[in-house]
Amino acid sequence: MKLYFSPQACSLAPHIVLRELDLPFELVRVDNSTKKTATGDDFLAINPKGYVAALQLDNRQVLTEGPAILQYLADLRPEANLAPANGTFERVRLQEWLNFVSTEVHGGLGWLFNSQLPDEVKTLIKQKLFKRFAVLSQTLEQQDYLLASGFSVVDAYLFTVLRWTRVFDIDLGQWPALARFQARVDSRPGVKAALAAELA
Ligand SMILES: N[C@@H](CCC(=O)N[C@@H](CS)C(=O)NCC(=O)O)C(=O)O
Repeated sequence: MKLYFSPQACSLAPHIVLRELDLPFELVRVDNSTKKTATGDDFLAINPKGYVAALQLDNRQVLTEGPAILQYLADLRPEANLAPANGTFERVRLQEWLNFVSTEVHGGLGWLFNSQLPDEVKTLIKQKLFKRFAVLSQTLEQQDYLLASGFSVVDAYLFTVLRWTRVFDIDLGQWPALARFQARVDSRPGVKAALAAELA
């Protein structure tokens, strides 16, 4: 498998999961501004959507969209319990959280990277985001991870997107459960290895 990634982008989530699962993979860096890979290939020919993450399987199929990639990877090693089994209600609960993180948190924070957006709009986006942070915080005050059963792929995703708050001077200390969650996930060996590889 090949994971097309950009350092510290949302592709960090499947990267963490690949390492947590100890699966064999190759990392291919993408320059998001030129849409070229580190080896000079045209990334648009690999993923016409033009964004990371993209996972190329050994059969050459390319899978995109973080929540789909994360679940595909977890199902390769079900014994690692990074996703509840397909067909169970807990799996749907995971999908509920994946959709929440994707649309409400990733989507909101993603807009803040847009330098063309006026400050007033960014303020409105932040106000909405903070309501979503309160929802996450309520759950993470009760349990260590978004699923009561323990660390799962959605935690890798939430960790990845919450890391971006530092770019926008959002102090996660306002939601102590979120700050504790970030520290908890950050201490996992798979997370440390993924970050070290991306920052090298
Ligand atoms: N819907 C996609 C969004 C992926 C996405 O936003 N990727 C960003 C990095 S976090 C990107 O590569 N943006 C570059 C671009 O859109 O040109 C997913 O959930 O995987």
